[in-house]
Amino acid sequence: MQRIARPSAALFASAAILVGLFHAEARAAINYSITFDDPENVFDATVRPLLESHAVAAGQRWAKYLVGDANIEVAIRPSTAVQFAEGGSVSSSFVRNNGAFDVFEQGMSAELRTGVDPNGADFDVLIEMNPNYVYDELWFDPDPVARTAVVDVNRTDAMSTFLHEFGHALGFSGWINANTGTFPGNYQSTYDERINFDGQNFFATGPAATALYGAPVPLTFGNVAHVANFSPRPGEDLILDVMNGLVFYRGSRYEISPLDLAILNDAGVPTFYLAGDYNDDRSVDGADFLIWQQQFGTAVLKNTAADGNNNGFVDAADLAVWQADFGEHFSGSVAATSPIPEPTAFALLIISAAAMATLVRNCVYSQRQRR
Ligand SMILES: [Ca+2]
Ligand SMILES: [Ca+2]
Ligand SMILES: [Ca+2]
Ligand SMILES: [Ca+2]
Ligand SMILES: [Zn+2]
Repeated sequence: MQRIARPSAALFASAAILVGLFHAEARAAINYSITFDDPENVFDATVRPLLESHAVAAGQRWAKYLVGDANIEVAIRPSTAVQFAEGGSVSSSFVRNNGAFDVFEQGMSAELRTGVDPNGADFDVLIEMNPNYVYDELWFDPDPVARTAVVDVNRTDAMSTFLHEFGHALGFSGWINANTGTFPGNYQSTYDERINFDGQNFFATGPAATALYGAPVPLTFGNVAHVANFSPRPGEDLILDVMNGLVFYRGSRYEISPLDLAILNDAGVPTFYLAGDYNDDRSVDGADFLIWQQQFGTAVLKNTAADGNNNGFVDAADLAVWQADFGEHFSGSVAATSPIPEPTAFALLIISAAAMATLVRNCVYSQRQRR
């Protein structure tokens, strides 16, 4: 299909970032159902409700920024083959041929965008988790929706992990070789399509991400479905992004960032973001000002509450963001799209094999104490 209209430069020039208006539905109504692919009951009756509640809370946190409706079936599977946790959509859907490659989007986004489940009754998203990681490393939030309790300094925030894995399921995923920039065949993902490898480093080059970041966005060398690198490679400023491919610090919360949403939008995922909308009702008005006023001077989780400039603190800069966005609202207008060409059986066959092969992603984290 034709790629959906992208946000104009003018929109990014202001603090208002209306990232793609794709769908008649003004809000994503996403229902998540969680199943456990765990016949041995490795995940016991104590931990299963925690995994389920955190997976749903993370999925709904993404839904705040997504447009479209979907029923997303998520399978959680214990696996000692993964070091910590790995996740992604289990299917890919053909979008179009770009002249050199057949381009595929992630199954979760395909369902969100089209309303059609690309793999029918099979689960859409698989999250594999090492049992030791679940039992000995993750910290489960007493309220995974509110996310206000202090995170155990000796553990990794489970919500951050689930947010990260859903990022992969939505669009941070592909087939590009993370060291050489080559492709295994004549296919790539909508995420791959935006990557430039300059011979040394990888960058996301889509227009929304580039405009927001001010330059092509450094992706993790060797783990390229992520942002950030340690110096001397570029992107050390992105190490605290939830989609970073380097490290999750214990005792820290990670949140979906505007940059994550821009990268996904460039990958054709119907994301929506309005910086000055502090109460998440997709309209910037007096109610958001009141929230800013109440929270003025307080530290908050980045990009939540009245932190419009994403610095983790509610201050005068966030008032400026609100002012710049004042009167903006999500219109729910439909951008011009053309029908999705039916994928050929051949392409689907290839891609499903490739998708299975890459389900074990390079999603390796080393947990560290906060520095
Ligand atoms: Ca589904
Ligand atoms: Ca399905
Ligand atoms: Ca609002
Ligand atoms: Ca701020
Ligand atoms: Zn990852």
